[in-house]
Amino acid sequence: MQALTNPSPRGVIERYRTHLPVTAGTPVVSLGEGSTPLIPCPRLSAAVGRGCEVFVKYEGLNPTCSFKDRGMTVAVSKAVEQGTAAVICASTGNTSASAAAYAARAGIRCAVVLPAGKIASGKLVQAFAYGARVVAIDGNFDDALRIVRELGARPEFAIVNSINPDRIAGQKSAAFEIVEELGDAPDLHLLPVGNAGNITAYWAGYREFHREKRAVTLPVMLGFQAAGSAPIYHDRIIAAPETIASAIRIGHPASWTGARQAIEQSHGAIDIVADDEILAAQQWLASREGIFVEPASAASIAGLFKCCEPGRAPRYGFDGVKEGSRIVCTVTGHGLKDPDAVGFDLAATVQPNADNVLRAIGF
Ligand code: AN7
Repeated sequence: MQALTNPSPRGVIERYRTHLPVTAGTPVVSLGEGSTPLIPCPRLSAAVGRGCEVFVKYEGLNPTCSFKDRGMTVAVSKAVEQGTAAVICASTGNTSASAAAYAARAGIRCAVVLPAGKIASGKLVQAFAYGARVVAIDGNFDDALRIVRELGARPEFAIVNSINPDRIAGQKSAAFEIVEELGDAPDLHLLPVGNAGNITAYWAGYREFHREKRAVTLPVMLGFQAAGSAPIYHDRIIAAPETIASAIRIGHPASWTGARQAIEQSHGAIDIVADDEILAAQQWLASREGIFVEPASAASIAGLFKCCEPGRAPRYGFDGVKEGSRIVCTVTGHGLKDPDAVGFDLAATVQPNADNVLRAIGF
């Protein structure tokens, strides 16, 4: 029998090696992340109208079901290259799931510091399954990140939050993929904002491909925070952020400056969406387009709906969705991450015959 080979190497580092801070000597710790589908969404396009074409970049299809894997492959590979014994992170859930998986893959230890009672169940299950040491604190994400910054100063730890530039470098790859698939940058790019690493990374990626003449245009960047956790929008630290979208329940984002630059340079905006708009958008996308995402991810869809409502388009340099725009919404995490966010009523149990079933389903 022939030895097993990998006919089509996948993974962010192999695909974009020349754009990343790696050398031939860097050990590649990969789970085949990236190359996620850019899904054309006809119903969403129709809802936006104005001849616009809307695509959803479905990051829930990464190995740990969120966009974090794009940065984690780079951060953990570099940590291994530098001989680090353990990675450490604070997290609202997805970073910890990703760090735990890539540390397991690398054979190094992983410690995660989480706000107690505020992590969606699917993400918590992942951290345990991948064998991380999990510590819950009686505090929020911002407290957890403060502790991790302190512990990360010790030589045995590498911090794999997005304050690690290797994370941002890896996450740029999503913008590269979009440009390659569309043949240029989109006109508008919408995404949820929490710690603001991802909006920083996308903007860096778009600018990089623009500089290299791989893209002719640059997109307008629109970031959406949950109304109860909107420090960048309000331009002040929020001491007690609240939102159903637990992934973006962050009051003091690490990449605040990066987000500001992205919106200023792209003539975009940071805006807010309410929790009920987020949940409505989540349900809309699942039931009308077949794309199930976690609440934080649906902030980009809720944001798109908001932009299309007369008089509700964000402030700053952005002046509404133009006729014929190509629009990309990043949906950052899979819906199964947070099953408790979806309310459902299982139909009442019926006696087992076809008539009863037909009546129960209302046909
Ligand atoms: C699904 O896991 O901060 O603005 O610790 O999980 O780059 O922070 C997660 C953030 C959006 C916001 N969507 O991205 C963490 C964490 C989902 C997320 C964001 C997160 P950033």
